[in-house]
Amino acid sequence: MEDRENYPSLQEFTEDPTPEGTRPILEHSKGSGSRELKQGIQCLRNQTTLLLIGFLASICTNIVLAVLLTGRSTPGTPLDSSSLSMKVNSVQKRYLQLCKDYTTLGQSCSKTVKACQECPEGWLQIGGQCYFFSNDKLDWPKSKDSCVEMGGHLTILHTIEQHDALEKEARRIGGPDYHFWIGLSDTELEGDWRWVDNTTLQHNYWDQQRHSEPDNHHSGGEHGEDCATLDSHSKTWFDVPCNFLYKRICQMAAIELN
Ligand SMILES: [Ca+2]
Ligand SMILES: [Ca+2]
Repeated sequence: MEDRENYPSLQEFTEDPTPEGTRPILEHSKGSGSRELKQGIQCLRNQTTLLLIGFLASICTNIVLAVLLTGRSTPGTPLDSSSLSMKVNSVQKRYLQLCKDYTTLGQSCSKTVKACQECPEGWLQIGGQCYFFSNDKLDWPKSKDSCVEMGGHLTILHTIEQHDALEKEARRIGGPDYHFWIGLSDTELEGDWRWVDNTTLQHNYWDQQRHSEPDNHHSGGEHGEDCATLDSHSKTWFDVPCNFLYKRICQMAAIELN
């Protein structure tokens, strides 16, 4: 921000209005002071470009993730998998190029620049995936929508490594609210548990030692229990009514920078 404010004032200093137009004063100056000033101007221009590229890189990240995870170019227009793959590859390449340009420009100005990240700020990277642990609580449908709005989806846990890593992080965060929504429900057909990408369960971690989960208990209402939470204390899953309020874990694929 500071660079943008300084740049116009430096331009005013280096230009002299004449009847023929603006004439640079520095053309008539000689010596090392002039060269240093010109180098400074060039560097400031580079830094302005740097800020612009950083901004574009940020936008690009969101586009990549939105395209990758929502699977639609415009609302209501589904893409086939090959078109989607091409779009993702194209935007990822542009993102990587912007990251490279951003870093190079930063080095040319001896500026410390923020390194491009494979996950958005505030998301935890585990392997090739990024995870977001919310602080606020929503019901399951709103949690699902919230993750999509952030460019991700409610987390899908196909492996025990993912399950262990997430419950470990959930316990590290601590606090009295240790249940988190995950992207698992049987809302379509009772007992047919599906992840939000419609895949079926590969492994399950239902609490079956202390309880007989999933039990579709009707204490929460006539619809029973159709949505799943991760209980970070017992390291197991519970089915609970979908209108209960819990924190959530969102997930998105990391962007490989190498
Ligand atoms: Ca159920
Ligand atoms: Ca239950």
